[in-house]
Amino acid sequence: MSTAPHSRSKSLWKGKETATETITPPDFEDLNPTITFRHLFAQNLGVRDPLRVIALCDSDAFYAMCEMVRLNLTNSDKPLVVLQWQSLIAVNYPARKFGITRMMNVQKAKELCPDLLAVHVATYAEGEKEPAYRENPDSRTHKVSLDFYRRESVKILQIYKQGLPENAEIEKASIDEAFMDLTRPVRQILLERYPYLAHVPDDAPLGLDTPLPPPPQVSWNHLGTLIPIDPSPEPNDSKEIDMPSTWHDVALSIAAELMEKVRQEINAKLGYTTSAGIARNKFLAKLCASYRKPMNQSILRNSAIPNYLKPMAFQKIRFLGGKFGDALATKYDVSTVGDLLAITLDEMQTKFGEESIWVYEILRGIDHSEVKEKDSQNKSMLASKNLSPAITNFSEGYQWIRVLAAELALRLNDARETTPNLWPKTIVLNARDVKSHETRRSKQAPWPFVREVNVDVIASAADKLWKELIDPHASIKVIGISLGFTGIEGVESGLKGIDTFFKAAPTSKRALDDTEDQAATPDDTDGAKGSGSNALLRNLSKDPSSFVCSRCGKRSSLPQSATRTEAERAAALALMQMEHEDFHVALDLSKVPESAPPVREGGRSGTDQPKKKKRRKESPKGGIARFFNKS
Ligand code: TTP
Ligand code: CA
Ligand code: CA
Repeated sequence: MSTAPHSRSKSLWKGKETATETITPPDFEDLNPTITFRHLFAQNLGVRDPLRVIALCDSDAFYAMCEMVRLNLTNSDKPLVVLQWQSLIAVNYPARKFGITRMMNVQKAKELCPDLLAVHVATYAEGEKEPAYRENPDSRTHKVSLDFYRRESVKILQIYKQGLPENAEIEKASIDEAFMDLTRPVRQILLERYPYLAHVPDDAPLGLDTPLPPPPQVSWNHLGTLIPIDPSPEPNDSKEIDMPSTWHDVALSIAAELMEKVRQEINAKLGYTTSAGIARNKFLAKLCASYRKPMNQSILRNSAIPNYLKPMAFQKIRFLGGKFGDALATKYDVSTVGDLLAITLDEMQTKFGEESIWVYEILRGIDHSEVKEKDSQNKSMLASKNLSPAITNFSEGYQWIRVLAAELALRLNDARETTPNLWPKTIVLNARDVKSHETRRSKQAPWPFVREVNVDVIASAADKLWKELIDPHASIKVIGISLGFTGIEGVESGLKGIDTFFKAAPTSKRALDDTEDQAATPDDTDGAKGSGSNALLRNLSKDPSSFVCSRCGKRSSLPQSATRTEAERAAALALMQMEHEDFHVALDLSKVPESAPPVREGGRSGTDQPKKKKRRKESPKGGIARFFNKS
């Protein structure tokens, strides 16, 4: 299959800066690698597997569809929007036909569609244990609750897990998205379907290193929308479909079958429609999932990558937008991915630091980030509220603490339905006080080992933190407050003395890790977040004397000489693993931008990191990281 010729011509170069002339490898050179029997039989090629296939599945108009499900409207085409105060946060597809968009004011939306059903997201008020649906809640007294959407999200994820082969790796990427690494199940199906691939033929000239025989022609019917290899001058479907297939195309088509089936199952069992992207890596899968929405899956063959990426406005690519995108656009006066291909790796690294190699690679459709199954439970939970008007009086804090405590109690107890022995290690209270010198402040305390976690217990612990955080006599203006649990772990009941490691646990500052509402991005999926400590307990049950870190892959073992009981060894190992995790958390914190994104109530709240005093590690040349501060 053709690879796009690399253009070194300066005519591409509209910019003020000129690229230094260095020889770089041709772009998109790796689109049709030779695949040998050795590749096919290898078990551990990981992210460099030439037959790697990844899918991203995203629910259509998610919160709006949750409300359609709740109101039993899944079979209707009633236009529906979800409101948070006066703004729309989700718009179903029938409503989109009227030109209604997210972030539009509800009055305007109703003008466009008088038949519109506008549902306000559920809210909590002080003193309530459960959120409730109300027509016109008041943001001064109520807090939004996304609990229903979280629960629906969990159900969807369960179907992905049950509906896909067991050896698929599934990573929840946001409240309505998950990545699936289908490489292993696809390979298994490939070998079953084409049994002649299972043995190196006797006359194969290079033995294991012999290239695979020519692949069969893939029939893409009913497998989804193919992104065209050549979109100009006019996409010609029959020509596209007749393009000779590669073995990677065969792998993509098997992945598409699996995805089609699981997506139909979600629709049949829960009523949600989804859209998927299927490609060779996470970045491309995510990008092409929105190629044609809703209720569709798009397939990006390797051969279609160059023409798909090149005309794309690079600032539309997550992480190439914002400040960094602006800097690139201004420096070079360019706008598309194709324009940026003229920048050599050398030049990019000189200008933006060593780590900008990921930008160089992303522009060429390369992404080596892994799909990593995280725990079904987040390591942290966070409830937050933006305050308008601001709190100016110390005692007003207690009221909001109770509201947040109610949400946390509900969420923890919800999570305990699937993992009964779930315990937080720390409770953290965070306030944004625009009057104080340090605008973000946080206090934390070890969470006591209490049997029942309810609003009162949480609120009383948080009240103490509030007193430590805020001087009752000082003048304050608190515009946001959040309460969270961190270090949430499942405790195995059979593990004697497990509570000792709660007490012994190091109380290092941990970043709040409420990633579940955040969209997946090429680099936030790559290990900078919580590491899933339930792996700890899984590991323990397998091998009582060592564990493998899910972040760095390193195995650590207890000394052979340890003549302890089973339970003692397990506890010692748990402690060792927690210390190891703390090391990663410290490392993560050193990478977190100085100023964390603001807490957003409800909706897609970002991660909310307690303010960190440590300085970020800068790359020698200033680095790309500076563009991700305070955007
Ligand atoms: P998205 O997947 O971005 O959007 P969507 O599911 O509503 O629509 P699409 O069919 O285009 O995927 O977000 C998932 C949910 O997250 C969305 O239903 C509501 C919530 N959300 C917010 O609350 N605020 C936001 O700014 C965004 C982007 C999403
Ligand atoms: Ca969605
Ligand atoms: Ca989404």
